[in-house]
Amino acid sequence: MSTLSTYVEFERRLDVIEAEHHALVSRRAERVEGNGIFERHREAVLTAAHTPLTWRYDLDPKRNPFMLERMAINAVFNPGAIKLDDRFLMVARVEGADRKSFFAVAESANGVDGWRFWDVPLAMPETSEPDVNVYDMRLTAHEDGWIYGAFCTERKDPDAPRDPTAAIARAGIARTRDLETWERLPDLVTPSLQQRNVVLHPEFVDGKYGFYTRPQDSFVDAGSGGGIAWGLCDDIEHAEIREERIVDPRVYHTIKEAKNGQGPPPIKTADGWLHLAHGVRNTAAGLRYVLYLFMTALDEPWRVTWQPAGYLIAAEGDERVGDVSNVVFCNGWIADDDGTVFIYYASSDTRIHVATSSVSRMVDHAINSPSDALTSAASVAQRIALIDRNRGWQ
Ligand code: M1P
Repeated sequence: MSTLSTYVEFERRLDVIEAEHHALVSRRAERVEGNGIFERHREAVLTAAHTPLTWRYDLDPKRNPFMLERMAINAVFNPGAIKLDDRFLMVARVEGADRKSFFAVAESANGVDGWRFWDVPLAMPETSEPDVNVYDMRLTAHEDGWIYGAFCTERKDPDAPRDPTAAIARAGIARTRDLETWERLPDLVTPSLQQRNVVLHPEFVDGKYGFYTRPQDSFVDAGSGGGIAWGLCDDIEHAEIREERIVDPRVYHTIKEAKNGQGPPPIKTADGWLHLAHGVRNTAAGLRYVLYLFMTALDEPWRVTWQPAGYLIAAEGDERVGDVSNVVFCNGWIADDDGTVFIYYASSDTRIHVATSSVSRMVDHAINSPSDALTSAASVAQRIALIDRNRGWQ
């Protein structure tokens, strides 16, 4: 192929790819009527294909005459979220085809669609112990004035040199004022060697920083780790939790039997802190991740006050399929000034969706929907009681 005809191919492909990318990032997300507690939006709002072409292609026809993708992106999922100066912002987990995750900020004017990535992904500063992989950032606007990002930092397990799958997960901590410049702090130290799903509480408790943690025995299994825990630390610049107490335990034959984890930082409401978490159970087809709500007391954010039975969101339709199928995961939501709640959840470790609700509807659900009755007999009794009450209204 001559140089001239090769450039023709470059131009042709560039035109097609740019047009497809423009159409995708301009796509509106259609709201779907739901169960009253929340509404889904039909289209995923952020995917691998939303990432800028400059992150994936070399756009110089001399260096890349065939217009080949040089660095593919595999998935965009599990974002932290925050609203800053009227801008809705997600810090997404972007995973390259090389399996390395990194963080990238995407911005939208309305919180639902029109998401555009900032020009360059975030280059997270490191500690003296370099991260191998970083992911799942929870953003907390803390009352000390900083915005903190707590995320998982994964490194090879030094005690298992012959096992290339053995890893240690810890909680990395960084802080920023604007999501552009980040200061990395030392990783969180806890009694548990392995930690994921660590979330900083937005307010001081007894003058200390409060964290939701998730102690676990191994990289994947919660094992004897009993559930979502709570711990305090004095100094965020050298964060150490000496005592973790279980806040929301794993429970037999529930949606959180195998493991669970706090999602985004809780939302403060007049009735208590509103929490979103993921619960995991095992099935013949593998682990099933769903999202559930619970509330804790305003002055004791470790004390669960209400927890409706079952899940709030489970994977549905196309959401069910992806790199890790039958998973929904959420580590970012935004409560807007008018009470609207934007829930940014990922499906099957592959793409990001938005669901919308309101603080009042979620609190109503948390307080007034029945809690898990734990047995079939008790559950059917709850349902018959509902039917009986409805008879009175007919
Ligand atoms: O693959 C599902 C999720 O698995 C992990 O979550 P957990 O620690 O609760 O099992 C995380 O790797 C998360 O990123 C992932 O979405």
